[in-house]
Amino acid sequence: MKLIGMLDSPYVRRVAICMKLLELDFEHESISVFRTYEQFAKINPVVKAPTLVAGNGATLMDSTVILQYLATLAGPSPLFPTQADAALRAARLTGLALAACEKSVQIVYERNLRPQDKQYEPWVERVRTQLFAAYDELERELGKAPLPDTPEQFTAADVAVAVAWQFTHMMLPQLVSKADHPRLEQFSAFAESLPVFKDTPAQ
Ligand SMILES: N[C@@H](CCC(=O)N[C@@H](CS)C(=O)NCC(=O)O)C(=O)O
Repeated sequence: MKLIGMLDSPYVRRVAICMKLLELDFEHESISVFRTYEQFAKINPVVKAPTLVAGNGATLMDSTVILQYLATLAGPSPLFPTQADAALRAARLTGLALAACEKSVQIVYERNLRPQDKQYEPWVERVRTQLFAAYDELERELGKAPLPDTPEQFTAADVAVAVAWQFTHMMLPQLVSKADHPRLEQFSAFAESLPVFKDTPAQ
């Protein structure tokens, strides 16, 4: 299998970390959807990162779809809880983390891809509000029940939360207050200190 896309994408990074935690054999090709569009398009004409090239050559996209497929391939794993309460919490955390990633990406694209005179501040303000809401909700969730303090207990949702927080602070420094989200900050520091996160660096 091949995982295509740059690790500065939180979607690519979360899949790469989960593949390593699942001990799946794969090659990673660090190809950019922007700088190497044509090269990416030869693998997946839709040019979405991550793209997974499966064993039979089929290309999959969307990190959640890819992880769903990998969960089937890997079989039962603590990464994908099946007990109802744990599955519900994982789904809630994943949804919030992915919303935070999406809102961060939208701000980055607005700033970097749209000409200055075409930027529409009410839209950016709306996206910022949604981004803050996602992290406020996540902080509250971590207050209800802490995230794991050993890598063996990690779920894919925990990976998504850590990757999202790191991504937002890498791309939009100081936009989301670390002081107002101490549990997220502490969990992120722990996750980023783990070998599997260090071996899968965002930058
Ligand atoms: N929902 C998708 C989002 C993936 C996504 O938007 N990836 C970005 C890179 S961070 C991308 O492919 N951007 C190029 C584009 O959308 O044209 C997922 O979970 O994989």
